[in-house]
Amino acid sequence: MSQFLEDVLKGLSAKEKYLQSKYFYDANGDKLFQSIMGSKEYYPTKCEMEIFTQKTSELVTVLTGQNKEFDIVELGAGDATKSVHLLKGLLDNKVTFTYFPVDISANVIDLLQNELPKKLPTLKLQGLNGEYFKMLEKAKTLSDKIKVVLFLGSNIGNVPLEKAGDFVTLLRQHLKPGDLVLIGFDLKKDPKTILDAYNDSCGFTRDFNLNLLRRINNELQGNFNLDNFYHYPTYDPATGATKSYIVSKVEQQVSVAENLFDFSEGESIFMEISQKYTVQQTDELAKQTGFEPIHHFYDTKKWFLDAIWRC
Ligand code: AVJ
Repeated sequence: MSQFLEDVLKGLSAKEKYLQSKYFYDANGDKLFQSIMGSKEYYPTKCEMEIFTQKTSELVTVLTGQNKEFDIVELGAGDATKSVHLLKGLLDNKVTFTYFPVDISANVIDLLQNELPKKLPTLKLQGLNGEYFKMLEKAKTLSDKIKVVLFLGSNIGNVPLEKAGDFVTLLRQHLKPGDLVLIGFDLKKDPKTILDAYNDSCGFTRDFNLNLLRRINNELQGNFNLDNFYHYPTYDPATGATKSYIVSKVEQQVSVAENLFDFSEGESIFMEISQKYTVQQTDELAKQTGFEPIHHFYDTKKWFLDAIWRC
């Protein structure tokens, strides 16, 4: 049985049904996420882009403060549209480094290997296709230089608050003293602004969530009727948890690879968490896991934080 099928059956059999957001990203999901990033409501990408384009030289200064030679390992590199500004800034400043973009999608890595050299011909580049920590270990076998790990886009938000410490501890265990991390956090702000970002008026986020049901239909012989479900995003300003659910409009039965699942009217499937942080929470997260927060980079609205942590 594929891991995907196993995870879907487990999630739909749970008392409170859930699916894992890492499965959003098939080819159609990738496209919908691009549309989300381009929507007027989804601000995180624009805020972080502002940091990378407007604060490039400050980023270079802080990252090269202790070492003029290192490797950059980007976890979940995607199309590297933000990091490319930093890479260019480092090259312009004659910093010696190799860029190791890591991504779970082979497609993404192929694309980067083809496209990045066109933009940055002098870049030393080695794409790594696979899981974050396995590929971080791989990068360590390829070079023993100090590592600067990029974990951008508030991807950390997909880890629930109570598990973020475990995740960051694991990251710390793969690094050694002197290594740096550049990590993006979406900050708490007006709850309406946050909720709108997960409920864009064009319906890209709705389609992005429903697309996982379509993916299950296509790849796991499911028979979800997408018209019988709706997208229900929530934001709790007290905890900073943004959660997306898909809700069943009617009482219905759905089959996936010949397994039957009953839905009552109004029953939900929990799809994704996007945790929002205060700056203080991010500093505490660093300190509790063996990192020292050494710099905070913000966009002008202070909606987004790129923090630099040192081991
Ligand atoms: C890619 C995980 C950072 O949680 O904001 C966007 C994914 N989901 N809209 C986020 C997402 C719905 C995004 N991350």
